[in-house]
Amino acid sequence: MDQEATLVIIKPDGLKKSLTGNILTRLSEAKLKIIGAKVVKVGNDLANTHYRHLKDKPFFKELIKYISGKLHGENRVMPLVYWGQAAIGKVRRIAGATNPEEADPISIRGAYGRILTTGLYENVVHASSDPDEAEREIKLWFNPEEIVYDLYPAKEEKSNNQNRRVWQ
Ligand code: IDP
Ligand code: MG
Repeated sequence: MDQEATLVIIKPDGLKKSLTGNILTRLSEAKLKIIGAKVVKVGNDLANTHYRHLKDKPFFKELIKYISGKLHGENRVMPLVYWGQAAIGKVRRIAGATNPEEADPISIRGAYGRILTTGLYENVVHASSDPDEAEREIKLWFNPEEIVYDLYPAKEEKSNNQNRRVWQ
C-alpha cells in the first residue's frame, strides 16, 4: 500500500463537547503523521462545496447547518491532514461507520456520535473515503503552504504584489 494523505475534520460537536484531545489520541493509534492542522470558521460556501455530492439527499439542509456550526452555536471546525501508509482506510476504521448507532462502540463515532431527532447523524468527525476525495478535500481546506509536505502540484501566484502558492 502506498503512502497517502487523508483529510480529517473535527466537526462542531467535537469542539463543542471538548473532544479534541480524545479524538487526536484515538487517531494517533494509526501511527500516521499530521502534516497540516488548523481551526477554521465554516461559512455557507465552504460547507456547500465540501458536501456538494450530497446536495440531493433529504438531510442536506441539516447537514449544512451542522458543519457550519448552526446546530451547536459553534462555527469552528478543526481540519487536519494525516499522511502515511494506507492512511485513508486506517483513519476511516478509527472514525467508525457513518451511522453512529451502527458504528463500532470503540470507534470515535460509536463512542461520541448520536442521531438527532431530525434524523441527522451527528458523528463528530469527517474522514475522506478515497484518494480522489482526499485530494479534492485537502485542496479545498488547505493552501499549499499550510501543509508540510508537497502533496500535489502547486504554482506561484502574484496577489497584492506578493507571491503565494496555490494549487495548480
Ligand atoms: P461519511 O461522513 O461517513 O463519509 P457521507 O455519506 O459522506 O458519510 O455523509 C456525510 C455526512 O452526512 C455524514 O458524516 C453524516 O453526518 C451525514 N449523513 C450521511 N448519511 C446520512 C443519513 O442517511 N442520515 C442522516 N445523516 C447522514
Ligand atoms: Mg463522505
